[in-house]
Amino acid sequence: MTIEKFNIEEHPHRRFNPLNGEWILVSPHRSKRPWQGQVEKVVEEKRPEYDEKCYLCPGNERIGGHVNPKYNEPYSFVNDFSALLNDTPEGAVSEDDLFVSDSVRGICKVICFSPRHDLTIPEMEVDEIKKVVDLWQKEYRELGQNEDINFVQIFENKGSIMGCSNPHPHGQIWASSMVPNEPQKESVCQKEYYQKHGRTLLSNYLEKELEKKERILIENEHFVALIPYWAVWPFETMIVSRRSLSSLDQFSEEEKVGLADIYKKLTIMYDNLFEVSFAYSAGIHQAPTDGEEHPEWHFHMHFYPPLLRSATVKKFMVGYEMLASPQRDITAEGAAKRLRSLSPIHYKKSK
Ligand code: H2U
Ligand code: ZN
Repeated sequence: MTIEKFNIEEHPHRRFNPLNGEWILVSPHRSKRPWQGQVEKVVEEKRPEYDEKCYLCPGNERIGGHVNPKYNEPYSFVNDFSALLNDTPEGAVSEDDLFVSDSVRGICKVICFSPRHDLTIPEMEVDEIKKVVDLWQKEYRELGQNEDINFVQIFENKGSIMGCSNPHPHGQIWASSMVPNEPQKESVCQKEYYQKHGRTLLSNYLEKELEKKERILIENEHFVALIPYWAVWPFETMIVSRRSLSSLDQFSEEEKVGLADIYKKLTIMYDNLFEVSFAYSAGIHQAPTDGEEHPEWHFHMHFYPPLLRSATVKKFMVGYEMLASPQRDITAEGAAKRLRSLSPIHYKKSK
């Protein structure tokens, strides 16, 4: 038997995610397999600026009968099919510790990012995206002030392969009385880290990533976009604030412009990867709105895109992932190198 030295670029290993306390399996040797499949392009339909059949376009009627105003800035409304309701009676049913349930209250909203049916974030101007960030901040504050609301989840599903029902640029907010699973795991890990080190986990992490540089994608004055060391999805990324801001509530005007700027640049990078409007689920993780101070919480935004090899070949989270642990072939460093090599100009504009 030859005794070879462990090499993270070649040998199977697992990486720890300190934000949620879980492990992921990395199998870099597998991504050395040559790919002989097609790298097909998809022909994207050109959408009109206004679509009379779209329930998110200004002036149109929604399914519940409400009519959208003729909005010309980002616009939010209460979801007509809300998963959470604000008048649910309080209560819990726990026969014993095997059948446990708890009532949940909440408010669900939809945010139209732009009146234009044909745009997406990477195609919008920074000052228009800044208005989306303004609205996120307003919603976080207003919803969070409600006594019943302890967590505000802002997110975006983009692309039909992510289950997005309408190409009109939009996102959602689900605000709830409970802190849901994912932010709850991050809450526990960040609190533990903060108590031990007196600094947020992501301040220390970002500092080290900025020294190493190998997973950094984009930087501006206030934010950094990178592929986390523990990324699961092939091109998973994270936007992290340089300042340890615990929520949107603490953002200055310049920081809101900074977030808009990096959100645009990152999504241009994504669109340019396979020259397609890149699908993902993205969302903001920030402090719970439970009335407590949360110095341990460090604002960040996750992007989980499913595409792996081309505009149509996606990664499936099945088999081993469902039963054992998430796994990836292409390393976070390899994916970062690939994304960094792309033009900063949107492919639709460079033709
Ligand atoms: P997604 O495309 O990410 O599924 O978001 C669309 C949301 O819009 C969805 O949650 C809501 C759906 O409930 N909706 C309305 O509130 N009113 C409508 O008329 C149609 C869809
Ligand atoms: Zn529309």
